[in-house]
Amino acid sequence: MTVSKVVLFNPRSSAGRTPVLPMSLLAVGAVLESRYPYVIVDGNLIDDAVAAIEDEIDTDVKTILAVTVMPGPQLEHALPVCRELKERHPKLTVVWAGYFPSQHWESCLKSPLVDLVVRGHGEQVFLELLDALDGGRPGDEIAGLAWRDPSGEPRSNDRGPVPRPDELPEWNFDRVPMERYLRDTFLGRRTVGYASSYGCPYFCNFCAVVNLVGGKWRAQSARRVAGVFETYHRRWRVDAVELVDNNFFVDEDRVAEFSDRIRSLGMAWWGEGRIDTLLRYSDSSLRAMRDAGLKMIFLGAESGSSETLELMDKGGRLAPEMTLELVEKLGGLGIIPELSFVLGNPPDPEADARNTMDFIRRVKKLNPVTEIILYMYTPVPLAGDLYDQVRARGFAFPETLEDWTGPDWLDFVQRRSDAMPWVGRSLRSRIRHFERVLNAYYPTSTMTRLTPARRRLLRAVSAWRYHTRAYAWPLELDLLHHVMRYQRPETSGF
Ligand code: B12
Repeated sequence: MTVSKVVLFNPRSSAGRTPVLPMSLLAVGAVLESRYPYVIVDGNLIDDAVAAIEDEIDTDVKTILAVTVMPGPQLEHALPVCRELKERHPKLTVVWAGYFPSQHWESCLKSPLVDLVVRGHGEQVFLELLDALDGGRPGDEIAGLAWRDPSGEPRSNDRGPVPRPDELPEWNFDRVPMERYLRDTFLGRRTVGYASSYGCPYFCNFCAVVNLVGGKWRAQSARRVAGVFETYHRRWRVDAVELVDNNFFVDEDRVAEFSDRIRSLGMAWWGEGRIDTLLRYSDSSLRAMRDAGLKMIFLGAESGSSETLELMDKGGRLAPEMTLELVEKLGGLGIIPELSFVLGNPPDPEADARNTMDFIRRVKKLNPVTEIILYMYTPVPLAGDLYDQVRARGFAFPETLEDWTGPDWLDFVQRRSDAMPWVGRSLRSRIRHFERVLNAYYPTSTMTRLTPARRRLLRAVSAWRYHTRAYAWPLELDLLHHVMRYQRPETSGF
């Protein structure tokens, strides 16, 4: 078989909102340039994905449909699209890749809709696979690939190489309609994303990234990243960039040099980092970042309890006091800390949640503009105490793709589930009530349409609850939320 065309498909993920640039497909597409003809089809931009993909199919046997899949809505869209296409074109080769298939490759390959799975960062693995298919070989020996053996059993090879993004070709932005991806956010009117590094050097055992890269971190040079900012600015008048790197701030020298290089562009930016790393940064690096437009840093504070941090493998490197120290420091510099917490951790979800809620009050006292993102603990299939403990309490991942797209599991992956065996419904609602009160008393700065008058109103109405810790059933705040939507959408922090 010679591969005549590759269709890279991004299932719908942003219903009703300006979509996020399909970065995974731009990254994969970049290595296909001048090697294989390809197109990017974004389900966020069209109504009928099946028709759009069919338009691109040359012949059933020679076209490869490669789909990026995140858990949740993307999976929900990928499934019917692939089903319909497989029915009409039974010989079409369908490859799935991205966070969901990388972790749950067995469920994917149990379905006849998926022929092959690329696990982890896919540039090299996918290119090797295409070369194999193009040469008439099955490719089943390629590291990073999962496949079905002749008896129909799913098999996976070892993890593939984590590419060095500095050696990879630049993304070809002309492959997508960039104007349609410029979002109006609290950072800027024309915000877009970029990924300047792959992986993360840490092994926190609740994080999906560990499965993808096994502790590797590889980055582009400061010069290259600054070059992309310049291109964004010059070609599309981009004024803000979300750096979606799992851990942008690993290398202080790189960040400081990057900051110096982009300062004159006057762009705003946002990135994710670790508390321990940033505490080690010098004051001059922190100031350089701020002066270069860094508005907010997303930080995994995870918990207010040292024991829980220990269980998450964050212990030793992170203690609640360190979170407080950094929150105060960033406050002095005018960079907003955005802290994410994972509540309801085993073995004692009640005590864990109580501890963290109290801790959040301390954080807010020190630096009231700190953004707080609350997640419920959601297991990932990784060896470790946390996953073992939830399995002991009856937790098991679904086995088929159809089960994964049932309403309970869709809620689960979006961290909204009420049905986790180790967290009772009453705890879940207590956390929701706390969140409602907290967000009213400290309205988020990320919602530009919350006027000062509305902020004052929210604060006035919620003050007694916050001060007396009377969080339960805040019906008046539910009503205000209904009118003003004062809680930031969970996805804005990804
Ligand atoms: C951008 C993003 C989004 C965007 C979607 C972008 C899109 N595709 O349309 C939005 C904001 C919509 C989003 C939503 C959600 N997201 Co999201 N998102 C991210 C984020 C921040 C960056 C992903 C990215 O673009 N990276 C840059 C590219 C270059 O890398 P990549 O995506 O990893 O792609 C590489 C490989 O995965 C692989 N690959 C991926 N696709 C393909 C396809 C092919 C054909 C091949 C060969 C290879 C390949 O190769 C690529 C190049 O190396 C990641 C966290 C992160 N830092 O990675 C979370 C992340 C993927 N999201 C996550 C989650 C849970 C969600 C949500 C389900 C939940 C939530 N709380 O909002 C929602 C809902 C999803 C939906 N609506 O469908 C989790 C997944 C966790 C897990 N257990 O799997 C992550 C890891 C965040 C986290 N740490 O929890 N998300």
